[in-house]
Amino acid sequence: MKSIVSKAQAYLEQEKNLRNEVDEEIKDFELPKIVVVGCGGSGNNTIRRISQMGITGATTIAINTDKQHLLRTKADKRVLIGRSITRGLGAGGYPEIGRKAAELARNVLEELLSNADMVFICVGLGGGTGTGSAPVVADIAKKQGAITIAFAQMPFKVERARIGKAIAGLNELKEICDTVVLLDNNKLLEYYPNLPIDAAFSVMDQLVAETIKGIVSTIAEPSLVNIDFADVKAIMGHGGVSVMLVGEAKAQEKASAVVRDCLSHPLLDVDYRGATGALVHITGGNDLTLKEAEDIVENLTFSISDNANVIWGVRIDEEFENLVRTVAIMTGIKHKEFVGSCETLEEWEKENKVKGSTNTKEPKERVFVKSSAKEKRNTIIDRL
Ligand SMILES: Nc1nc2c(ncn2[C@@H]2O[C@H](COP(=O)(O)OP(=O)(O)OP(=O)(O)O)[C@@H](O)[C@H]2O)c(=O)[nH]1
Ligand SMILES: [Mg+2]
Repeated sequence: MKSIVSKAQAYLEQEKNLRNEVDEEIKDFELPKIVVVGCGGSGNNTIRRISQMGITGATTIAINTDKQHLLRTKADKRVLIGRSITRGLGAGGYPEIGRKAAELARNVLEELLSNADMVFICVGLGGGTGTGSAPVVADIAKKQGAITIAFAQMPFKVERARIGKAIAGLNELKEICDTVVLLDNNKLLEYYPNLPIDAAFSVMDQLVAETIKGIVSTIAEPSLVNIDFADVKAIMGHGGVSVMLVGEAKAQEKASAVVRDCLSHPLLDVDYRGATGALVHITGGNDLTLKEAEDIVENLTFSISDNANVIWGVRIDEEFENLVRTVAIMTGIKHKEFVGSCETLEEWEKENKVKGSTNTKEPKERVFVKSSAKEKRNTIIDRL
């Protein structure tokens, strides 16, 4: 008599064939509308990267006041905003111009985002177009009833005056968006000081692009352990300030290796101990075992709150033979733990004894403190 395991395997083979025969009507039924918007130069670069990689299940929109930059950006839809005030030449570092440009294009943006269920907004904070327009886009998306998630990159410390503008922009985004995934460009300087600036930026853009693509494919493509739109909504619908982790590992010991890779990624080195939610998505080949997948989730979420809402999914992709990739978003991070001592523009101005966000004085203290996450990470890595 066949063992239960071999019978189950035989059925699995039959089911694989069945999956390919899904009725077209069912396939198209109620797919959520997901839109990824890139605001300003940095946001456009992320969109260009996502478009190059190819994304199924989401449309991409690039918006900018800078015509030249927009022309270089590949997206499903490109929108030149504020042409009457900037003549297509950019917002020159003034967020108020970026905001006005977006407000003038509100009708067009409303139409593009109509009935959206989930909107991702990519922005490098500190400049004019992105910092000013991203909150307007977020506001439009929220009013359409969409879950609104921003991926915001904080500027380099040497960009000085831009830090104040970025904090102001970040606070606006925090007010409007359901989740703001924060990234720190300063880490590029710390870890890739000798890379040409374009190449360094492209590392950050790649990480953001892969994470968004990971979340979208989680929802849009069938998975073995499925995460559906409602699951993502449960975590990202009130995620607050969040961080992301990305890792990849090959061959032997891939479960512990991928966790180690996630936790030691130099650009994503932040303290997520207080996280109140986690969304973990694993992609692996047919060789990925249930135990390996569970170990990855267990080790990645080991240090977060006991009551945290943890949702995980697994997708099998034949091209991932002996390879496993993990993308995780940890939500509900305390802003202060992440951004250091300055939570508001007022605090930052007080600390630096300046008024207005156009100062050029260097902050007395690093705005981004190096987190103590490393120690904790080492503890987790030791466990592996
Ligand atoms: N990761 C990443 N960050 C970028 C990139 N380009 C710029 N930045 C960062 O994002 C901040 C804002 O820059 P931009 O996006 O070029 O500014 P903008 O929104 O186009 O604003 P204006 O040009 O003033 O209209 C900068 O201060 C940089 O710190 C990029 O390609 N990738
Ligand atoms: Mg620009």
